[in-house]
Amino acid sequence: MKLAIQENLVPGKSFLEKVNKATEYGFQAIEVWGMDIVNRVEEIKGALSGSKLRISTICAGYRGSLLSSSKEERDKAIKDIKELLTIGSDLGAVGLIVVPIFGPPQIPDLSPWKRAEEIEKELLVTLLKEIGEKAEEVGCFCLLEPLNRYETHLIKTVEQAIEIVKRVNSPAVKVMADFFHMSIEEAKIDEAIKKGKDFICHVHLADSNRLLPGCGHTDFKAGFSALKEIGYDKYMALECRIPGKAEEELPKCVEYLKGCME
Ligand code: LER
Ligand code: MN
Repeated sequence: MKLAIQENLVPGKSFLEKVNKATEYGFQAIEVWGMDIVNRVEEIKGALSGSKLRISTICAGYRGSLLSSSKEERDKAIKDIKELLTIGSDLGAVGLIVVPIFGPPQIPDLSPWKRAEEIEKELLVTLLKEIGEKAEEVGCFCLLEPLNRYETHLIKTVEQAIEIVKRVNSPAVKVMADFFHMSIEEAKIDEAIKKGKDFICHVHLADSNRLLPGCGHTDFKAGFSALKEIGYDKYMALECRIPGKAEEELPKCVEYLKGCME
């Protein structure tokens, strides 16, 4: 289990400054935003050369929407996701984070033939098979992220994401687990993680109130011990708000998280 942090949480005017700060605070990797990354590849590579910090993941950043009712929007999302997977591979990232859909369905309910959710899942499986081929070719995972009920209606639990991934049946389409969303949707975070063995390839860290771990009531020790049990050896990236000064709170948080891993 290695600690990472989203780039926007690290103080610094340039990516190089952020890389140096994240390393100083005790992180092993940084998660970058996908939006406009195509224009930042050289800057990112330059900042990483001579540093031991790695790129854990690319967080979204594609245009369009995979489950839109408009073919143009779906095609845009597929094209961008494929490009981001290629960039992810070039940067040595584990994967690209993909949220199947934000908010309510964008396609009509066709019941009694099929409900919107059934159609969405079938469409998602079809599109992920195509995306999975690209992900496999370039060697960068497509990481499905379940969100809580206030942000999506479709994939809300690790188990639901696994169900989709099993139907896709691609070695490059996997699942990620976000402690904030899990604290809302899962009955028990550690049990959800245990069911994710062989599927979970990335983790987001935030406490129950989406502040830094240690500021809420999530049991990180239990979650980390479940991750250890399933042999999880990839990154856990902070995605949260920081109450206070980042330069003081982030090193403290690294120590807190290390303590939860013991
Ligand atoms: C959104 O709540 C979230 O958790 C992000 O990781 C989605 O990209
Ligand atoms: Mn997340």
